[in-house]
Amino acid sequence: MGSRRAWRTCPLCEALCGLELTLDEAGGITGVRGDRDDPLSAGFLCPKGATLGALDGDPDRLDAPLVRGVPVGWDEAFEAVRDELSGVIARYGRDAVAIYIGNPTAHSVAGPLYGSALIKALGTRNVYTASTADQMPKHVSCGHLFGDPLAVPVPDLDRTGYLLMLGANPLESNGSLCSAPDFGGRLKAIRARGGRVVVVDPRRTRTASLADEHLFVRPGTDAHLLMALVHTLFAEELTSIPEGLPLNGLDELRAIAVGFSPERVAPVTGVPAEVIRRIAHELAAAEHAAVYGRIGTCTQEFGTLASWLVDVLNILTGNLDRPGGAMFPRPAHLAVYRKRRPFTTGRWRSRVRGLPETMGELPVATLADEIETPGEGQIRALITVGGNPVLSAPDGARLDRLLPSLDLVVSVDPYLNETTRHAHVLLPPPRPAQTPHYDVALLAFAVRDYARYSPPAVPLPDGRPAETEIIARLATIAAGTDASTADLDELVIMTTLGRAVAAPGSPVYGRDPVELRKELASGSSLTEQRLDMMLRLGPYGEGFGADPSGLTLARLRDEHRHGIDLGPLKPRLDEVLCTASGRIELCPPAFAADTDRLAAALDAPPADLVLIGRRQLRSNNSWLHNVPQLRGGSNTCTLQLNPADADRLGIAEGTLVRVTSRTGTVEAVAAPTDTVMPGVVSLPHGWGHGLPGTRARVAATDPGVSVNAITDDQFIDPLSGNAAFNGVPVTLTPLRAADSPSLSSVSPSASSASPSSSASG
Ligand SMILES: Nc1nc2c(c(=O)[nH]1)N[C@H]1C(S)=C(S)[C@@H](COP(=O)(O)OP(=O)(O)OC[C@H]3O[C@@H](n4cnc5c(=O)[nH]c(N)nc54)[C@H](O)[C@@H]3O)O[C@H]1N2
Ligand SMILES: Nc1nc2c(c(=O)[nH]1)N[C@H]1C(S)=C(S)[C@@H](COP(=O)(O)OP(=O)(O)OC[C@H]3O[C@@H](n4cnc5c(=O)[nH]c(N)nc54)[C@H](O)[C@@H]3O)O[C@H]1N2
Ligand code: SF4
Ligand SMILES: [Mo]
Repeated sequence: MGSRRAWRTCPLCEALCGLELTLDEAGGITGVRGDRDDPLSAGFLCPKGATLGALDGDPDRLDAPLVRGVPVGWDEAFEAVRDELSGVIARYGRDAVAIYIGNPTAHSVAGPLYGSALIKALGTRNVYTASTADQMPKHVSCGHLFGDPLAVPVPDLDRTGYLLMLGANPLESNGSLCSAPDFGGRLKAIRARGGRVVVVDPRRTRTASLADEHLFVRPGTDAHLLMALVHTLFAEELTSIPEGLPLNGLDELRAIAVGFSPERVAPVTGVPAEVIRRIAHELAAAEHAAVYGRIGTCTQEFGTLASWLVDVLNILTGNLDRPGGAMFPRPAHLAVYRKRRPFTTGRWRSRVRGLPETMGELPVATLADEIETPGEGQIRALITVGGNPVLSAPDGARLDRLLPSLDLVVSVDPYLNETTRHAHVLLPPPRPAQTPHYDVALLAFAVRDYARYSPPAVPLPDGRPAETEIIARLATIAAGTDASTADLDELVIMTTLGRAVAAPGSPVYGRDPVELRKELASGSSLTEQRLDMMLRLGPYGEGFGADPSGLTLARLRDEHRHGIDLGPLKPRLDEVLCTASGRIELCPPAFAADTDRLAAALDAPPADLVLIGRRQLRSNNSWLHNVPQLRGGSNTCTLQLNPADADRLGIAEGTLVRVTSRTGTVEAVAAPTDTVMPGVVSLPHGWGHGLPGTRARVAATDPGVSVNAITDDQFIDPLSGNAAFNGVPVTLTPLRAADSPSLSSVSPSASSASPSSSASG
């Protein structure tokens, strides 16, 4: 038989690249190439995708469930969960069970299709996800502006003539909330067609180097900068709002912007007033312009305001929902009929700090409080799915100290890592080659309408549950019913069909759901049938006969195995807008109120040194450091700082430096560089490996330290509860010179990244 080929989407980041895999007889991945026939990625591939085989075949990946560290059969593992979970619920009630859902679940079929069933079945208010360490400010912003928190405009990269990009470094991250394989190539193309790219970042990143212009901005001051741009557009009559655009709040916004002139914000942001004014003119003059902000604008104390003002600028310059501007993708699996309803946050509040719920979840920045603080509703059990909050949450070191106090920790995760070493029951999902792929969550952010489904390249071994099955089983266990996972799928299918037939505007309006049910691809898994249903009901769908040439799962899988291009982004504000008023709410009262805080910050004395993060191309949050091919080079956990600050503090290249914040201390090797602006230091996140009880042998050889031992869980964006990782005040103390021994590897126990964990092992 020999080797064979298979095609799938890379599951590792938001770029959604198509991969061509070579597999050996045993189903191991022996080669990976970019899939040149993929219409979106056209053969593009980064070093992570290229080493998917090593990740897939990682010998440290778990094969069997562990109950208290002992490998057991799957039924036994689920029985252990059932026993212990029902005990916790019986003793303390449902709110005592928390769930944390991490980043890889946004890249899977299992997370989006089964995660909400698990949350619902748990019936707890203690729902946490990586979203409140990431993009929640954008959701809150879009929820208020457009009515739908998931209606996030993306820059129409391939047609824009001017891109103002803040807090994003797609040359390392490969893009986020903007799925665009070969992001760098697309940026170069903007310049090649005579357009302009401007990057705003406290570091001169690789992305900034590729741009026409880079502006250093002081961390956490983007909202000031953006408000000054708004100010200038109003003051100099540069706005061009399309006639008939349904808009509320223009006058309220104008009144607020008055207080933020370029001269007023320049000293705070570090961007000169005349530059701010010029950028406003350029934005207004460009035929097609898009403003795009990403994680640097979200994970900071003014995250929601900054996210809001990004789209305010798109609206005021007439670039929202217009080719070449900022547009709403139209994913093939999302039905377009929707109801108007007011978007709200704070429908409930966290028990200890009173932080508002957003999109049904609470801020991960308060997870530790809810575990630690006694009283009714205290968390006693935690389920993690594809997350590593010990390394990824603000003050994750505190979580690491608290997890051993829980009665039960259940983790769905392929690795024994810093978080899952605390799990009483660890349920490993199968490897990527054995997993189907469709980007339920991320296709909503692609720069072209596009869809791709990849069936598993390798069948699951007998008795091994898919991740969809694992999460569904946990949901049935949490519900405490005798229902099977098939019952759960059937319930979702019939509920969705029931809604579709009742929705005017749906292609199946008025039809019989039982008849429609019969049409879904029989013979394939229920998960595939659910995807089939979604595609058929979607905007490019076959509509259960309404458009015989439209999409079905079988057609996508069998006729378009490299993916299907559904065209450039199309104006569709009318489909998207679902505020209670039916108009864009340009100046939501909650945001207007928060601008008082923004104004107050104009007069606050700046901290001497603040911490920000950085992403590294050959890494992915906390979990790719175990791939040998990706290690080394610049992919190390160093402390970058400006040479002027280094000189002032007696720090040289290679000096071991103690970095101290309100919450803790870590030690890292200094790497002075003028790519970082004065007053700013940068440490990457996701490091701090090698702790006792973990199994990631490669990662442990050069473990680095966890920046989230010194980020602050009290430092948040109040409107979204999102963690403010950027702008954390720190002090530096040089410890040892460059050439002293043992500098090249800072051992985890020598650093204080996780003080308790070295003790607890
Ligand atoms: N290689 C790699 N790729 C990844 C990941 C990874 O860990 N490694 N993670 C994935 C995930 S989960 C996400 S969410 C995306 C994120 O994707 P991006 O948003 O592109 O993430 P970063 O590369 O961290 O870029 C953020 C930039 O913001 C800057 N910054 C920090 N503070 C501020 C500030 O206050 N204002 C401004 N304007 N800029 C600031 C930082 O210097 C940094 O250059 O990347 C994804 N892709
Ligand atoms: N200081 C600082 N902290 C940050 C950030 C920052 O920029 N600076 N970025 C934040 C951002 S944007 C994010 S998204 C979060 C990420 O936060 P998390 O999602 O908590 O962290 P990850 O490191 O992505 O952890 C992913 C986990 O999923 C597991 N995993 C991998 N594949 C699968 C799979 O197929 N199924 C399952 N069930 N599990 C799998 C991995 O083993 C790992 O344990 O971190 C945040 N933390
Ligand atoms: S850019 Fe992202 S999706 Fe593309 S190969 Fe790299 S990790 Fe995979
Ligand atoms: Mo993220």
